[in-house]
Amino acid sequence: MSKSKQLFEQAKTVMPGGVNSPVRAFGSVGLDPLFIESGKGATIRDVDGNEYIDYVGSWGPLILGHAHEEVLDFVSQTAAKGTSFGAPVELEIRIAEQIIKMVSSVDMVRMVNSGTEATMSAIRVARGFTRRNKIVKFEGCYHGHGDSFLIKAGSGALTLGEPTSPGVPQALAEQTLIAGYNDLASVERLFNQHGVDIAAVIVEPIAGNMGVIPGRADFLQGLRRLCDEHGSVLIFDEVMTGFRVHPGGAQALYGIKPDLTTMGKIIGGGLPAAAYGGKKEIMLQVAPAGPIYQAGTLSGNPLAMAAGLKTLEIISRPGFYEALNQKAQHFFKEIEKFIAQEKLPLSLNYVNSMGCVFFKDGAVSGYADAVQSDTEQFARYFGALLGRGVYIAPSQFEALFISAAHTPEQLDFTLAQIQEVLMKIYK
Ligand code: HOZ
Repeated sequence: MSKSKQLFEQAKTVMPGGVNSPVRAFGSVGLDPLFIESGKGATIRDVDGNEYIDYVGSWGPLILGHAHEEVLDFVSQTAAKGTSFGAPVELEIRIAEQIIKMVSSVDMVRMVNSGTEATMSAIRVARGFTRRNKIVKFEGCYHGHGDSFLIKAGSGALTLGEPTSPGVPQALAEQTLIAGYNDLASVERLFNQHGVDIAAVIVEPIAGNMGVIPGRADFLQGLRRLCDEHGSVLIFDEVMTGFRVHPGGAQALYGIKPDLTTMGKIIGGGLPAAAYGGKKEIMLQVAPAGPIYQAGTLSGNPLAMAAGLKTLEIISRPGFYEALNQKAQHFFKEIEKFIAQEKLPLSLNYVNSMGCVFFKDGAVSGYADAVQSDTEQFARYFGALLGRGVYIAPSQFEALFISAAHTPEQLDFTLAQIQEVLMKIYK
């Protein structure tokens, strides 16, 4: 029995399902998870000594790859001075300044520990600011596991086939209105019916948790307009897209300014950090500047601030995104070409260094398309790639990430594996 398997058996006796986050359990691909021992650059090694080229990147944060020297150095120097104080440290100001510099809609920011915390806090702030209760979210979008969001959610919830979780009080679920992604008419209908009660619209500008589905520009512009007309807060959830698709987030790609933005993943450089931020008049409502309460012992933790700040500094260097995007575009275009050339019943969506191959013929532009994917074929594809040393997310409904650490050789090797695996499945 492999060491990963042994560890998984042990883990199941002490943790629900053997994991601390559901989709990692490999359940939907019918395999047992790998226990990872180490990572360097774009490579990870499991406890059995197998090496893989990693396209999960810790589900998005590792835009620089694993164990980046400069990040590690700065984290170690910071750790040597103490790991947590629960008191202000200067690094918090530096990272806030860096975020404000990079994300133009953000005037002020509050650091938290996870994307879930960022989105939960952002809707509380939107509700407190507008004195309204309802929020609009989109089918298949995922904003972490807060009660208000686990309704027709994507990511692990969709992967497990439980997009709406038991345990969410009915009274709260009623405050979440669901619209169709890329379907502005469905949002207009909700505003016509409930406009005066809608505190916020929360959206992933590029959905990354039902596979990758870019928001259409007119859809996102329409959300901006509707929120302006009805006095609602527009929240872009950029936990996945922030600092990934553009240094200024997806909002910079689309040229749309949300009122609030939630950020996570890359912002913590591989340590647990996330944030929400936006317009000054809204952020000044947050305690202790204002009455809306939100707090955290480890918020602004120096180690997480160090990893995040160093990562943001590195990705801000001239040429960083050009090099990353060029590499990623080549990779995705090759897959696209291959799908077309072999007339495979697949569809590929990508934006810069994030993408997803859907096991579905024809365009995927919303939840209804995404769920038509053949998840059994995906599971075969996943297992075959893993057997060839390529580690992608164990779910049809997650993104593939390319990092600055992936070498052209690793990408070419991966392309060859993808092509061979797809030929085996379909020809
Ligand atoms: N919900 C995360 C991906 N979108 C998964 C996090 C994890 O399992 O680590």
